[in-house]
Amino acid sequence: MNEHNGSPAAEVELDALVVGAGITGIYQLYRLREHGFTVKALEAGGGVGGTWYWNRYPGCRFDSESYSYGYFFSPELRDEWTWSEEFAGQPETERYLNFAVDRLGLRPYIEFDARVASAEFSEEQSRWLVTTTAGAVYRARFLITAVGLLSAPVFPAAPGLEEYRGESYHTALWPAAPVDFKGKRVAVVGTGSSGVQIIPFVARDASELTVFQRTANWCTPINNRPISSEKAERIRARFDELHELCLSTPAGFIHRPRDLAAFEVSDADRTAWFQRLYDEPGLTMVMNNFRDITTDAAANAAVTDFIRAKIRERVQDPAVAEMLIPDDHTYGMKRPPLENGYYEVFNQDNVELVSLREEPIERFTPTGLATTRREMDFDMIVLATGFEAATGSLTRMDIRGSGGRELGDHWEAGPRTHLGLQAAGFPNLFIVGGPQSTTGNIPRATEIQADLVTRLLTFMTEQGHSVVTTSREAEDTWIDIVADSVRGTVLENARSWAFGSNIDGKKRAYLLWSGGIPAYRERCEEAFADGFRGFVFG
Ligand code: NA7
Repeated sequence: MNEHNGSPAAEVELDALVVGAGITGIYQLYRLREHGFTVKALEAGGGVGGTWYWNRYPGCRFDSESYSYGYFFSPELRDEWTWSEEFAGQPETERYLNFAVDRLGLRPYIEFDARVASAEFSEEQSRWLVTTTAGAVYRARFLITAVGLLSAPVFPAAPGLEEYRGESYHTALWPAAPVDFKGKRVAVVGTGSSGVQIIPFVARDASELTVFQRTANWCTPINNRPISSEKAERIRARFDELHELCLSTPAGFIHRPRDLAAFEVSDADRTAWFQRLYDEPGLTMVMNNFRDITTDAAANAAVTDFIRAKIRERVQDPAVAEMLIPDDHTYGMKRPPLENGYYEVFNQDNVELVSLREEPIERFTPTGLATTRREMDFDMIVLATGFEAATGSLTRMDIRGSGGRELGDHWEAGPRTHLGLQAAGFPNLFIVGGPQSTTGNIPRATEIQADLVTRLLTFMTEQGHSVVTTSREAEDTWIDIVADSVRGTVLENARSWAFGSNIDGKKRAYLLWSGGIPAYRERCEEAFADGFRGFVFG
């Protein structure tokens, strides 16, 4: 094997090529190198971090506890890195991932500014031929994508954005140079997690802020706080235990649902519990609540009513409060944004909330935008309009399997995978952190997959198998299991990116897995123990 010599024109031969050097790709790269494979990672960005490289807008931060998000496998990282806050901001997470890459000696194996232009499987050579937009060519036995669940940005379909002459930014493509909102008339479009995080920063400095909301969300306080040195030491001492805890909870967080159902306690106790969670850091309202808040309609209504009352309490103008209360979904149907002073922003004189349900954006103009009712001028337009989740980052790459079939065509009616790991007709392609695989606290979900891929590749090498793929039957089985995982929960009817509903014309299909991390792991282990059921070796 010869590894890349640095010249973009050279054709590089590898055992495996990892696409993406975010938290998942870095780990996959580490594991494969540890097992003796020649491997490189291609990273579209100029640095490591993925989500934490691109989303550098003010206010961007975790909703997972920092130490539950970081790597657990390395004693060096455990001993030498200390998180400063319960929920680290983007700059700290980007620093952490850079620290990890350097400490683990991985930087020489990552090509930066290397965006995949096409990836094609050659049946004659049993190799993936991968070309970057800069013209570099790689040949690898295995192609492993670690491109993130939320990394293909979506822009509003309304025409004219390219003619807008003011400053404009998408939160997921935020520039490294500071952006100054001071004294400017700023529009923010989108009120998902990114919008909810950036809006208080814009409101603080802008002369006028207009928030364009298509769908309101149920937001609860993040209650972020510094991690004391005593707590940092306790975390270090309990490191392995915390890892096991995360892997044993449904969503990979340190929190688990209560054993109690919401109506097994008195009304007063139920409200007191909701209040306690409202005052606690993080996603406890959804993770540490009564066990039935997403499965029982009355329990779900109780928690939804509690948060509705909080919004009414915090927003002074009752009409604005009503606009900020979701009317199309209840609490827990979507991953709820965490906020810090979000609702109070709407009590400021310089802030206006516009409902895009009442007046959709018709077009962007050279000086701002026009809704169906009026034209407005802005110095800056911030798009916090989200992502084509799960499939977008994969189908936007030109991935072609057997017979030149494109992954986007294979997934035309929705993603098809076996265990979220492979797609039929795409030999030796592995998807880590993609559709139909477990989500929640992302690194806890994807480390399981990266380990499975490493085991599979090691097994193949030992057995002398050159090719592995899966079958349509195995995909059909997994599609049914994935659909079952969400059936009967409040998520089932959500209009959210988890079903592709934020993309006009996209067929509705559940893109994630709702069975929880332990059940996902168990199913994969069962299949592996049963002679790698669903995988076909050649
Ligand atoms: P989200 O959660 O998808 O939010 C995007 C927001 O932008 C949401 O309010 C959308 O409304 C809105 N949106 C999307 N397209 C448009 C158009 N064309 N016009 C107006 N408004 C639009 O993405 P985020 O980046 O905030 O967060 C992603 C995840 O990161 C989040 O779920 C956390 O898990 C972490 P909609 O709701 O689609 O009606």
